[in-house]
Amino acid sequence: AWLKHQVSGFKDKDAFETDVVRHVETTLARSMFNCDESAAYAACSLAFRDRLVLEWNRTQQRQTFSDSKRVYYLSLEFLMGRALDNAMLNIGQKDVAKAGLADLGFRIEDVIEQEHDAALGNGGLGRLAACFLDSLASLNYPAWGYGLRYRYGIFKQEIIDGYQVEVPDYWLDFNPWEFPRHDVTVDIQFYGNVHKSTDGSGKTVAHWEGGETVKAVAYDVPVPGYATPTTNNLRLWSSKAASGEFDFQKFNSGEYESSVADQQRAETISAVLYPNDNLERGKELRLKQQYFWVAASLYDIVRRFKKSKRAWKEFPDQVAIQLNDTHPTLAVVELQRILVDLEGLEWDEAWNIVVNTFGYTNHTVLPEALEKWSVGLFQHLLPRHLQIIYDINLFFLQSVERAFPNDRDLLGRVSIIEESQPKMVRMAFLAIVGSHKVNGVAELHSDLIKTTIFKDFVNIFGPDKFTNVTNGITPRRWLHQANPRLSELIKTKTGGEDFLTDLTLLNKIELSVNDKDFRKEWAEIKLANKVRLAKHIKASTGVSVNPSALFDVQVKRIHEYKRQQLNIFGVIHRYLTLKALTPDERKKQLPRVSIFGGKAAPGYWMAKQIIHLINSVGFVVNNDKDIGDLLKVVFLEDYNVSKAEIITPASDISEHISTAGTEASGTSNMKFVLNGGLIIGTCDGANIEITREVGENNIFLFGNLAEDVEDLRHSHTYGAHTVDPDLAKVFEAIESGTFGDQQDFAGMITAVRDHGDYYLVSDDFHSYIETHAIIDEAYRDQEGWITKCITSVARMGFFSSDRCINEYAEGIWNIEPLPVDKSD
Ligand code: 26W
Repeated sequence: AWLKHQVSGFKDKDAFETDVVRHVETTLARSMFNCDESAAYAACSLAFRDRLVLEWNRTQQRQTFSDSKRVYYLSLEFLMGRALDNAMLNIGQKDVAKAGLADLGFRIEDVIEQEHDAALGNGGLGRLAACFLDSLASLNYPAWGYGLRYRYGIFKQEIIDGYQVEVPDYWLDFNPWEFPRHDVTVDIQFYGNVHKSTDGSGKTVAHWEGGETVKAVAYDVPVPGYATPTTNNLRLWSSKAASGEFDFQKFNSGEYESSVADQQRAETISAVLYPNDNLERGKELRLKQQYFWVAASLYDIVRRFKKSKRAWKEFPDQVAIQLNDTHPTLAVVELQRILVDLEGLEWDEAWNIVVNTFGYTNHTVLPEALEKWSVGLFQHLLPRHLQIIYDINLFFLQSVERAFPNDRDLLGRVSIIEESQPKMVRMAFLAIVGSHKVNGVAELHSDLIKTTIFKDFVNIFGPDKFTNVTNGITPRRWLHQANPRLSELIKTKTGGEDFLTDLTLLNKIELSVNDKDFRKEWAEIKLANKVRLAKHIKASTGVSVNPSALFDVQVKRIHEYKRQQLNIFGVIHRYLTLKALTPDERKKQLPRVSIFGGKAAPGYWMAKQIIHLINSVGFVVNNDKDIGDLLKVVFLEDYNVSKAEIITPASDISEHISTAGTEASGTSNMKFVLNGGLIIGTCDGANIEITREVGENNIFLFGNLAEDVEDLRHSHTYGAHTVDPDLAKVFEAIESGTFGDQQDFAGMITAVRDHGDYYLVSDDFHSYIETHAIIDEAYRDQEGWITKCITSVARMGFFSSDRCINEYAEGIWNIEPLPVDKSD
C-alpha cells in the first residue's frame, strides 16, 4: 500500500538529464560533445519511453488479471502525429524535460521538431482513431488498437511551380516508439482451394488448403493516457515472407532471384498506405492488406480469449470489436470461419457470437467511397470466405423473405451480393448484417444513412440497431499541446487542470467573458499564435503576411465535395472587387490572409487542378502592388498533424463549406472553435451540432440545406443552368488569363457551368460571398469578436472525444473503465 502507483516519472530534472546522457552515451553510442538535436530527440524519447513501458506492462497485467471486457478498435488508419510532446504532457513532466534539456544546451521546441510524424492515415477517419486511442487510455478503458505498420505513410506533398508533387514518406529510419515483437507472429493464408469432407458425425467440414502463406509480425506502440498510469497498446502488423529472410530451398537450388522476389512480394502487403480518401479503386493489393490485417488481429484476439478457458458463448462478454468504416469488414467473415471451420461450432451459434461482437461505424455517404469487391477477386484470393459470405447472405435473405414475403425488389436491394456485371460483394451491407450496432458520426449524418443508403436495413432490423455517436477530439493534443498558453489561461478560470479530463468545465470561462484582463490576455494569445504561423508561412512560402489581418483558413484533404473551389472562387471575387475600388476606398477594407492546405489523392485530377489554381491566384494577388496587405493567398505545403498543431490555434475564421449532406461530421471544425476561432460553414455534419452548442450568433452559416440538394441537382440537369452573376465574372477573369493559362483551369469551370454543378458551387456562391462580407463587419468590431470567441470556447465541452468514447462504451461496447487503485 505504500507503493505509490502512478506513472513513475523522473524525480527531478537532474534524474532526467542523467537518463538522457546515459542514452546518448550507451544506447546511441555517441558522446555528449557531438550530441546534436536529432540525438537529443532520440535520447529524450528513449528516456520517456523507459517510463512508459513500465506502466504499459503493468496496464496489460492489470487488464489480464481483472478479466474484464476489452474493446478492439480495428482501423486501417491511425494518424498519430508526433509522440514525444504528447508523452511528456500526458505523464505531466514536460516542464522537467524543458529544464533538463536547457541544462544540456537545447530548446525543447527544437528537440520536439526533430520527430517525424507517424502519418499512417489520410485524414478525418485516421485522426479520429488516434483521438479515440487517447481517450480510451485517459479514461482507463481496457482497449487495443489494431492496424497496419505501413513502411510508407501518406506521401509527403511538395509544391513545385504551383503543382503538387508526391514524395515517399519513409518514416521508420529511427522510431523509438515501436517495439518489434518477433515472437508474436501469425501465418496468413491467401489463394488456394476449398475441399469439403464429412466428419465422424456426418457433418460437412470445409478445409481451405494450398495457396501461399505470408507472415504477420506484431509491432507494439504504447499509448499513454493523460494523468493516469493506464498505457494501452496499439498493435501494428508488418508483413514478411513466411519462410524467413529467403526461401532457402530455392536459394540453395540456385533460384536466388526468385527467392528474393518472393520475399519482396510478401513485404509489399504492408508497404504503403493507400492515399485515396473517399475513393475505392478495387485493387487486389488493398484487399490483401485488409485480409492480412484482419486475420492477424483476429488470431491474436481469439488466442487471448482461449487462454481464459471460457465457453465460446462468452466471447462477446469478453470482446467487443469496432469496425472503423468497412475496411475491416472481413473480420466478420473471418471470425465466423474460425468458429465454424476451426473450432467446430454450429453455424447459428457461431453467427450469434459474431453479431454480438461487432459494431460498425459508417464515415461517409459518398457513393464512390462505398467499398465493393468483385466476386471473382474474392473467389481467387479468399475462396472459403466467399462461400461463407454466400451463406451469410442466404440466411439473411431467407429471414428477410420470412418478414417481408414476396418482395423481390427488396431482396435485390439488400442482397450482400450485387447482381451486376461483374457481381460485387457490398461490404457495407455485410458489415451491417454482421454487427449488432451501426452508427453514423454526427446527427445529420446518422439520420441520412437511416433514410437513404441503409433505409431498407432500418425496416428489416428495426431502428434500434442504428444509432448516432457524434465525433469528438482530444483536448489534450488539440488544446493543451497545440495551444499551451490558452490552456494555461483557461486553467486560471476553471480552477485547475480538470477541464482537460472533463471538458464541460470550460463553461466556467463564460463567467469571465467581460473580465478585461482575461480578454486582453485572450487577444494576446491569439495574436502570438498568428505571429507564429506568419513565421511558418514566411519560411515555407516566402510570403510575408500581416499578423493583424483576418486569418481565413481551410485545411483538409482536397476534394470537390469539401469545395476548396468555392473558397478560391470567393477569393478571386474579393480580389476583383478590391481591384475595382479607388485607392481611398481600398484603405477602408479589412486586410485578410487566405490560407489553404491539404493533399490531393495522386490520381485525382480535379483536386490537383484546384491546388494549381490556388497557387496561381496567390502568385498574382501576392505580387499586386494595388493590393498590398489587403489580400494574401498562401498554400501551405504538406499539411499534416504536426502542422495542424501550428495552424489551428492561429485561425480567426476557418472554412467547413461542404455541399450540405456530404461531410459526415468533420472534426477540424471542432479543433478550430476549441482554439478560439470562428467558423464559416454549411449546415452539414457536426457544424449543425456546433451551432446548437455555441449559439447561432457565434457561427457564420450559409448555403442550401441537405434536404434541397437533390432537387437542385435535378434542376441543373433538366433546366437551363445559369451561373451566379458574380461567379460568372470570376470565370471571365480566369478565362481571360488573369491567373495564367486558362486551359489549366478549364475543368473546374466546366464542372460548374456545363456538367451539372454536382456540388452546388454556383447555387451557394451568393450566400457564401454575402456571409464573408458579414464576417468582415463582425471582425472590425474586435470586442464583439472576442466575446463570440470566448463564448464559443466555453460551450465546446460536448466535443471532447472523452464524451464520444463514453457513449461508445455504454451504448455499443458494454465495457467499463478499469480504475487504477492508487495504492495498487
Ligand atoms: C476506400 C476508400 C476510402 C478511404 C477512406 C473510403 C473512405 C474513407 C474514409 C471513410 C474517409 C474519411 O476519412 N471520412 C471522414 O471521417 C471523419 C471521421 O468520422 C469525418 O469527420 C469526415 O466528415 C469524413 O469525411
